[in-house]
Amino acid sequence: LGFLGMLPRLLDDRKHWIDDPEGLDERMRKALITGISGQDGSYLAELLLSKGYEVHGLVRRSSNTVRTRLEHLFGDPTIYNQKLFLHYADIDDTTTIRRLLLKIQPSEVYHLAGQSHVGASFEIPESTCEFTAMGTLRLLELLRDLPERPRMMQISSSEIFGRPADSPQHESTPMNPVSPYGVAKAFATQMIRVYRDSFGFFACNAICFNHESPRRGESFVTRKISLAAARIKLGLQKTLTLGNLDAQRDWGYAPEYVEAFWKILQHDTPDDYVIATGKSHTLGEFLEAAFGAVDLEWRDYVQTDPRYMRPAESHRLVGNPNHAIETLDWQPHTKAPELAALMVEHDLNALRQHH
Ligand code: GDR
Repeated sequence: LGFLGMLPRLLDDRKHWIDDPEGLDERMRKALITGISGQDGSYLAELLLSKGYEVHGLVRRSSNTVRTRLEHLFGDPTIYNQKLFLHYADIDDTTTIRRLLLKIQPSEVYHLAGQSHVGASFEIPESTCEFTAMGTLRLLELLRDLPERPRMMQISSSEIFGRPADSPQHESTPMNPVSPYGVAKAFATQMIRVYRDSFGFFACNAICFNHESPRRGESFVTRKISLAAARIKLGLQKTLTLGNLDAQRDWGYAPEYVEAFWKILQHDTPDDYVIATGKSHTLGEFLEAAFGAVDLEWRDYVQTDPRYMRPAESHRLVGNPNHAIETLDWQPHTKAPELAALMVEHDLNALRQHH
């Protein structure tokens, strides 16, 4: 009887998402972005503002990137505190997030917050799992209690594949993570599926391969390289020290990836999508393009140090984005060599202005 008694409640739980976000015109569309001060959060905020959304962002009290990536939006009095609102809440602060969800009543939730550095996750596995794995579960539980559930997506990662059985990897490639970060993302990804299948959530995974931009954090390899190439060109740095030079990745352009996030939540049904370019490049190829953009030969400057090596590495990650291309009418346009050049050009211009 216990289970049967629960059945109507379980069935009731199904299909409680907000139908037809396209039809929300009379009611303003409201989005909540966790991790709004990150690379993707800042691009997504711009995209949603350009589409007429009211955008709410959660920021960590201690986040020091809020100012840098969102500064241009703060400066505009027609945007900040008019259409864009920031709220302080750490991702484990469930009472505050519950209060915000009830107050804002977002129609869409974009869950981007988490500890995102794979290398660092070997040093801080517990907090990585706390924020990235449990953070997602807590958010799902908070959404479960809402009378009208927003559609939600979680940014998943190619790190869930680790050492993959298939190449290129697609939505059904088995998970085989090799880092604490990958394990945390695998948990979050599967939990999204469980809430979708069991409780009828409109919950989706964007399984993102590496995506970069001039707003990328400086400890990720592409930005470390673009900054170094620019600084070496200007005589501000002599060498660049990296870890595993055999790395191969599928590098895309972040502003294009956040378009996919939005499209995922506009589709009729919730699903998971690999977001990738479909092309794999070696770190050497990225270095060649980045240093080549300022007429330098990377081999003259790059050295390696075991300090930047990881105890285990994901291998030959390359995504198959066909499901997103066909279903969402989405396209990755910028490929790695072009991406490297645009990042170096940005860093060069920024450094020239400051020196
Ligand atoms: P990744 O990105 O781990 O793929 O995760 P990162 O740029 O950190 O590393 C890419 C590859 O380059 C190798 N590498 C180095 N990496 C860093 N950071 N610093 C170095 O000096 C260096 N030298 C070589 C790495 O070993 C690795 O093989 C990113 C993150 O954004 C995740 O959050 C996201 O989920 C995945 O991309 C998709």
